[in-house]
Amino acid sequence: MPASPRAHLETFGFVVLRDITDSSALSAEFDATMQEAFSDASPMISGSAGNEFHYVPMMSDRTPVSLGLVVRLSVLAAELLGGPVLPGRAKGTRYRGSTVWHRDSEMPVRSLGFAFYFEPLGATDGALQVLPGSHAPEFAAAVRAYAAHATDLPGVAVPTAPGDAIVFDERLYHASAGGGLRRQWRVDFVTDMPAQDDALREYFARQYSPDWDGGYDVERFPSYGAHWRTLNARWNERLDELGAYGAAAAEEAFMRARQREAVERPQAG
Ligand SMILES: O=C(O)CCC(=O)C(=O)O
Ligand SMILES: [Fe+2]
Repeated sequence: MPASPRAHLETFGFVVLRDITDSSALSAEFDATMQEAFSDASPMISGSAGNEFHYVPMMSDRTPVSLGLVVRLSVLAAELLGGPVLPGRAKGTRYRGSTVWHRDSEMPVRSLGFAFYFEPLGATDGALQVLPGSHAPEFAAAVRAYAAHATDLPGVAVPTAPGDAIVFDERLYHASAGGGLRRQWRVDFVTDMPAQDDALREYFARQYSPDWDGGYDVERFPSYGAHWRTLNARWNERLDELGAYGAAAAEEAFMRARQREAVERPQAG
């Protein structure tokens, strides 16, 4: 019998919540989003973790199911983290290929990823693998030293069915192996502690790159558009003062400029 989800999360760095949403509406919204955000010719992007992906924020009035889940999960995140939280990006990602061991954050602030996969995934066909306990700083340092010379980390696969959520501390080592094309919806939450404003500013700054083009349609799928800003007054104020809005705007401005250039560039020939 498992203890509380919170105890499992704190001890092992992850917890699986089975069947917490009806994934059919969300997966339909995901498919429509991908269709509208990318042209058929958009190449997948090679990620630093060895996989390829297509990624789109699902944070606008075009994605009400996604936003409804963000609001619902924020309550759960606050319970799991034991205090107020702020959301990171909510996004749909199409992954292809295996993912090498990595952590999503190396920062001291506590943050959680909530990941849902729309395909049933097993140990040999792309289920997320985790290294339990590796979110703890001392163990993480030992793993980092080990992983500098080896790739055989003793991971535990976390098979999931559609509707299940894998909730993990973003400092947890994770990977996947053997997967084909698979679809993931995800949102992150970080503990909001005013005493940690500098760390939170850095956390949000690291979510965005002022020189990265995700290749998706930013006009249709903004991160913090007008609709997002009506969701929650506290989030709005804090995300703005912590620089999240500015960092997302800089990334989107770069994408817009790059995409305009590509349209205007005369075809070579
Ligand atoms: O599903 C995968 O292969 C990778 C997922 C991952 O690294 C993530 O969600 O941060
Ligand atoms: Fe990751």
